[in-house]
Formats: sequence, structure tokens, C-alpha cells
Amino acid sequence: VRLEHDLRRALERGEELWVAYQPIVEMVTGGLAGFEALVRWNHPERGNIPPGIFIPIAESTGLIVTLGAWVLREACRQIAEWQDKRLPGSANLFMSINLSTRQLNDPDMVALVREVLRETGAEPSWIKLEITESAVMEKAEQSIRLLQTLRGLGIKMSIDDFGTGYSSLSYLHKLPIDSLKVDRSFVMAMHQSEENRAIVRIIMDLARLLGFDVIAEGIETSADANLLRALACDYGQGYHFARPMPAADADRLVGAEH
Ligand code: G
Ligand code: G
Ligand code: NA
Ligand code: MN
Repeated sequence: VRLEHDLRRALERGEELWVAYQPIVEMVTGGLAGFEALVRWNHPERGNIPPGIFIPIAESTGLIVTLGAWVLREACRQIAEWQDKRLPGSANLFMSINLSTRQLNDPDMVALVREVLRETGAEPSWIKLEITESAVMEKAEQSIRLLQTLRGLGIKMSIDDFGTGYSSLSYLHKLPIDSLKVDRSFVMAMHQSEENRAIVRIIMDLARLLGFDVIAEGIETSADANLLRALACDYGQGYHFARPMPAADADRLVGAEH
């Protein structure tokens, strides 16, 4: 109850929350491909509270709708800033932004996204919304319609934590998505056995068959990175490349790309 109260206050004041950006790299070149926006809470008395603690509270209380809107706005503001820094004709970076189940079922979601795009001037093609497999499958038909509408705006989509939820393969090919994100539990198990490597290989084959690109998360060692490169994984994310970082550091990375 205390944390719920404090989170509500943090959302009203907007001073304790901030967004960390974790780089996502192109596996072949090692070049910067994009970032994932990850919310952080610096509580005035208790210091950093992990999102693993406060996101579930936000979900169960419905505060996630306000929190999610705040993250979306913040990340889009950052995109708009970076848009101006990129050389004309150079490929876009993408910004992955997490959407919770609640947001996915929120009838005002499309209106919110339109408003944030207009307000910030962010290019929709830079945005990649991450939706977990279980969130999409919960109300599959309804989710597909929302994703189609958002995609119509030029926004990209990826399925997060792929392989951990219950996935209906009969829906997977109908999903209007661009990428599959291989859950870090699979990536982190790769070095242990051939069976574990086979699971990752099969997820990638499936993704390619369906026309999605693949992002592997939780890459912590160069050995993991090499295994994934050998499987022709498109993008990678993990402590081996970079940790989530404050906007100022991410900004220096974007600037250093030229
Ligand atoms: O760094 P990491 O500890 O940020 O995140 C822990 C969990 O919190 C992950 O499951 C991540 O997806 C989730 N998370 C982080 N930021 C956001 C956000 O802005 N929205 C939602 N819905 N989840 C987030
Ligand atoms: O649930 P989601 O896939 O959004 O998870 C993102 C979470 O993964 C964030 O908490 C982020 O800090 C964390 N993360 C990013 N890279 C690594 C990594 O290499 N290892 C581990 N264990 N966690 C990571
Ligand atoms: Na995510
Ligand atoms: Mn994930």
C-alpha cells in the first residue's frame, strides 16, 4: 500500500522516475541499432526500487496506464532529439518501448500514441513496441486489431520474452509484428548444452520463416555472442555489449556513431 501511494505521488510529481536506455546492437557489425527504454524509480527514502518490484504493483493497481504513457512520452521526446542528429539517409535507430497487458487492452491506447507522436514530433518508424507473448495471446483477436492499427501509423512491433509464455502457433503467423525477442533464459542457457542451442536455433528458424527479425536478449559473454552470430541472429542486447544507461550516456553513443 505504501509503495502504491508513493508511486502515485512519483507519477504526479514526475521527479523520481527516469528512463534508462539499453543499447541494442547489430550482431554482424557490432554497430548501434537501437535502444530499449527501461523505466527506473529513484525513491526519495528507499533509493532505487527495481522495476521487478514496482511494475507488478503498477500493473495490479492500474497505475501502469499512467506510467506507461509517461515512459512512451519520455522515449518519444528522446527519439525526436536523436532524429535531428542522424545524418540524412542513414538508417534509423529504433527505440523499443514495453507495453503491458493493461495498455494493450486500453481502448484509449491508439489516441494516446497519436497524441504523443504529434506532441513530440517522434518519427513512428523509430518506435518498436515490445509486447509479451502472454499479453498478446490473452486476447489474441483484440490484440491483433490494435497492433494492426498501430502498425498502420508506421510503428514497429516485437514479441518480447518469446518462448516463455504459452504461444499459440496458429496465431503467431497472423501477428502484425516485425521482430521476435528471444527470452534471456534461452540465451543464458546456450553455453550449457547442444539441446539448449537447438532451442534457440529453432526459434530463429521459426522467426525467419514467418518473416520476423530476431533480437536476442541477455547476452552476457562473448561466447554467447559468438554462438548467436553463428546462428545469424540479427540483433543483440545484454551486459556483454552495454548496460541500461542514463539518457546523457546514450546520447554520447548516438553522437559517436558518426
Ligand atoms: O531492467 P529491468 O530490471 O528494467 O526491468 C525489469 C522488468 O521491468 C522487465 O520485465 C521489463 O520489461 C519491465 N519494464 C521496464 N521498463 C518498463 C516499462 O516502461 N513498461 C513496462 N510495462 N515494463 C517495463
Ligand atoms: O522483460 P524484459 O525482456 O523487458 O527485460 C529487460 C530486462 O533485462 C531489464 O531488466 C534489463 O535490465 C535486463 N537485462 C538486460 N541485459 C541483461 C543481461 O545481459 N543479463 C541479465 N540478467 N539481464 C539483462
Ligand atoms: Na522488454
Ligand atoms: Mn524480454
